[in-house]
Amino acid sequence: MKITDVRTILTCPKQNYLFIKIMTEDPEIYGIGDASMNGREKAVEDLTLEYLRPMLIGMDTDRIEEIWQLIYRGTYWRGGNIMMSALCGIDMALWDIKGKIAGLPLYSLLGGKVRDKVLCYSHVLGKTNEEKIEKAASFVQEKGLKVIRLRAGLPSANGTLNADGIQNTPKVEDWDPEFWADDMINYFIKIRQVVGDKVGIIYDLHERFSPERAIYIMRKLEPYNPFFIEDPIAPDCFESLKTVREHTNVPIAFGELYKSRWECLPGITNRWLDFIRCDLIRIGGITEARKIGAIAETYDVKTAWHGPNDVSPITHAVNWHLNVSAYNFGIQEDGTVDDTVKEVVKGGPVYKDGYLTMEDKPGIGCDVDEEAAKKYPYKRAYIPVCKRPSDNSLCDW
Ligand code: CS2
Ligand code: MG
Repeated sequence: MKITDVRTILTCPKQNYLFIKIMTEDPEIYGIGDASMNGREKAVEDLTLEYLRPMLIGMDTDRIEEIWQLIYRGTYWRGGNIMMSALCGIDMALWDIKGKIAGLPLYSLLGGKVRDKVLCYSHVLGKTNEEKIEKAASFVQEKGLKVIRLRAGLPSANGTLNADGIQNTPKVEDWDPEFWADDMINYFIKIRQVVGDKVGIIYDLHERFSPERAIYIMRKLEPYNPFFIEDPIAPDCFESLKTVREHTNVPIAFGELYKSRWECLPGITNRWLDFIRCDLIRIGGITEARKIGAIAETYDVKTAWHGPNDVSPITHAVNWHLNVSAYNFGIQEDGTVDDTVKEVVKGGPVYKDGYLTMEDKPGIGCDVDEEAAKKYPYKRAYIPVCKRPSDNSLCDW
């Protein structure tokens, strides 16, 4: 089947999302992928329409690997967040088309199910620590979550990550990695006391600490059995990850900022991490996730694909298909999907008692209501930045 058009849908139902829609010779068969990149959506859209669309029209939708390589290698410059996001939107849309033509759900194209449902975790959010402690207890007792996720940061910072108006500059959060490390430890211990020993607690340190501070925190948390510590340090220096690994035995999850298989390699092949948690949109989609997942399986590393609110239900659905069909699945982050988002994007995983399930449909199993999308126009928004209140210096958010 030939590609007849490549279109974009940029919309902001609560968060900005960029979707890529690939049309074929058969008006009934099209594919939709997620190319959302928080804070840079327009750049991805421009690359897609100006450079990728003209070269894709007329190509065969079946040749996903060839198209992936053409965009990745054929660009010559390689990778980068903007290009990999556009590549992901196209890659997902092509897998969606392949599934629709075959009449099979994506997981079936990936080899079929090895499990029936997907263990997941949700974010404990709140404006005060008391509110978060209450939320954690209700997640476990009322929602039935088996694993919950905390994040390092001041409670007052919750809510800075919203596209709640057109922004001209990033919002600023107070943060001081040297000063607040002990508060972060105490918060985790409090939550452990409230939820008991059987509940898994994930702690997202969100690249906020130096290796030395990360080791300090992780060693203090060892007796409290974290499910894993996520992104304790910035991803830029591989030796830092090695140092952290050598000084603590807490399970480590890493990689939501990685942009390629090659960035994942040192952490996986040296076993400096236990869970690889790339964002599918940052790494170029399903085609690359399969390869990273297979390398991880080879080295006894599990997957925990990134799944916050700022990736759309389409990516949540793709994560689900990968998770049910991969032996080395670890756990899935379940971003709460707002009702306004559900009005625009139809389909996606459904939560019940700590697990995610999905109805069988050909392809990825999601669609975008374009009329609804038009009701929520794009709003420029930035990822916030962190500054130390003591001297106004920037640190990792
Ligand atoms: C976070 C993300 O879900 C996570 O693990 O690290 O919420 C991250 O902050 C956002 O994706 C940034 O846009
Ligand atoms: Mg994270």
